[in-house]
Amino acid sequence: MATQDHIRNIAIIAHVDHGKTTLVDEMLKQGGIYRENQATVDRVMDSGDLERERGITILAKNTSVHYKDYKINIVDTPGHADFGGEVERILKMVDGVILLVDAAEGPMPQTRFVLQKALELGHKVIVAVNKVDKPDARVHEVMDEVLELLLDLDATDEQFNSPTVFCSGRQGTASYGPDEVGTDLTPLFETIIKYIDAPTGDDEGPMQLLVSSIDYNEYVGRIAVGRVERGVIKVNQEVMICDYHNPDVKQKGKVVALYEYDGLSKKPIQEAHAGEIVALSGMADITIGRTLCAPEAVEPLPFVKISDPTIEMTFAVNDSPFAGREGKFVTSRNLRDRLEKELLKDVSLHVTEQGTDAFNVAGRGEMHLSILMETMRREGYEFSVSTPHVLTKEIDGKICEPIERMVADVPEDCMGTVIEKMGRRKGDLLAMTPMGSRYRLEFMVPSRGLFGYRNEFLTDTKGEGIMSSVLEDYAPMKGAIERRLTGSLISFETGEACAYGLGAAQERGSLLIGPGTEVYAGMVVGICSRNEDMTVNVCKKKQLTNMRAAGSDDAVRLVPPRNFSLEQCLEFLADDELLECTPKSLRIRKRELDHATRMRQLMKKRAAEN
Ligand SMILES: Nc1nc2c(ncn2[C@@H]2O[C@H](COP(=O)(O)OP(=O)(O)OP(=O)(O)O)[C@@H](O)[C@H]2O)c(=O)[nH]1
Ligand SMILES: [Mg+2]
Repeated sequence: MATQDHIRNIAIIAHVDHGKTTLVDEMLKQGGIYRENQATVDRVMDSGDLERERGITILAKNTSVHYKDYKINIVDTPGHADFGGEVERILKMVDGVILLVDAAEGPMPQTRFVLQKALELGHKVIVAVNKVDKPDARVHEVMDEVLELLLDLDATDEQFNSPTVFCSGRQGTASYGPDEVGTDLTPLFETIIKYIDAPTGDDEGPMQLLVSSIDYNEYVGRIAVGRVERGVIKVNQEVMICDYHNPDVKQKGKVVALYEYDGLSKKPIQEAHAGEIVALSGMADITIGRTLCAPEAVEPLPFVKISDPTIEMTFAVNDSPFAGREGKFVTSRNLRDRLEKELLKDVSLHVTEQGTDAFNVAGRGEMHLSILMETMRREGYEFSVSTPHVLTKEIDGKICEPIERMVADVPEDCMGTVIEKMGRRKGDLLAMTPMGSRYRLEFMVPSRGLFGYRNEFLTDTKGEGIMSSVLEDYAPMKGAIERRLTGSLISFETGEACAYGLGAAQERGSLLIGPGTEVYAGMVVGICSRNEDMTVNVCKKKQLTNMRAAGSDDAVRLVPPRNFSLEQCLEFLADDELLECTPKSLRIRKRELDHATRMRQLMKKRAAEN
């Protein structure tokens, strides 16, 4: 057994927005990665377009910093529950974690999830109470809450006595005590060096490396990232690619280039020893979960079982009258290739083919799938999607559905509304804890019940509420939940919407389009204020006469249309509707565009119900 005394491998885990990426920024700065005065951007690790735009981390990423003689390999992970699969699998690469907890918010649902995964792997934990600079920080209470959480998750004595540091990632300071003011991150670095074990591994044995993550580079193609479990990996080495969970996989490969992480870049190296985290290129179709072995000892390593997907949507070829106008890639073959490409790097995604033109895509939540849709739109794809629905499981002969633990922090005066709405969505209230002038409410609620709730929640709490949820368990189906209380306004004809027609339509509800928008028969152009669908003539122009009617004016006052984001469209979408996604537009449409056919279907359905 050899120990790599000068290396530490850690991951930073936390609930969404608790400051992981900001802290990594400061660690990079204080770890001497930048030249003096070099211009830097905030949250440099969030390098994807969508990541920067939304201010969230989507993919886990590696980096490293130097502190004294040590090299600390850091993995920054996403905090949003939908990307929990990313966190689960990269935890295999590291020996310990820094659990960040926001000093005001305290532990949240995803804190619990990621901590549990780290504890299961027996990782050492450093608790970092972060954002202590916040005026509403509750440092002492949050410390108690973390201990309670550790107790609740059956931490070992050693894990229960994890060291705690107090940080402000934004100011780049850390301290050992809750009431001390820090000057830099030294206490955090020291705790990492002292408390987290140096990686160990058999340096002499045959090489073995588990691929935990995939990176991509235009010039060299796919880059596999993982930790050398055993032996030494060298440039030009022949390897055997195998898979613990699929004995059929046996493929030869060659390490063309080998890199170590050095700050924000990858530095080419000739060889790496057991315990080191490396990136390597040369294997074109390598996927996450595969093991690279020395050819003389083919021993695949087991890969963490990734939690099952919870929701599914159908991605299909766009067959609306406007199909192919705005997208570059529109055929089912384009769609298939793109989804297959995604599967190689996203282990929590499942795709099954439905006939020739449609694919069922299953993921870990609405955000997981909507990020994929947004990425595809930007790449020039055009497709249609159906309403998301939850994936049930049969347990002991009963159909069970996913249940989420939902935590909401709300101002006191909005509490009643939130509790009432959650009740209607079949949520059970577990706890209600006062936190200053606010209350923390905890529910167990079917995932189904949360669809479309986020926007309503923001309205009900006047934008002041925070809510988040994470999959907890499966339980027998809880009965019907009303999804939407409003109908759709549907365009009667194909053409260009004009002010006069829209003016009449807006009497029936609120509009989703403005004048000049091209519409087709069967397209949804607004929200009906009643709980039923209604067709409207948005293209209708005012009859021109040569007489001017007294007192009437030609100018119609239009209320500005609601501009739905992709997520809002998905929340709004009814079961008999589809969302048409193109690089330029998002259009909601009826599955059945023909009015007469739709009416006949409705009659039949009503007759069957009575
Ligand atoms: N007051 C205060 N705000 C902070 C601190 N650290 C981060 N923030 C803010 O918190 C927000 C979220 O920060 P991020 O670093 O993106 O959080 P994250 O944990 O990486 O978020 P995800 O990757 O999406 O889970 C940003 O608006 C930061 O400016 C801190 O120490 N103090
Ligand atoms: Mg982040």
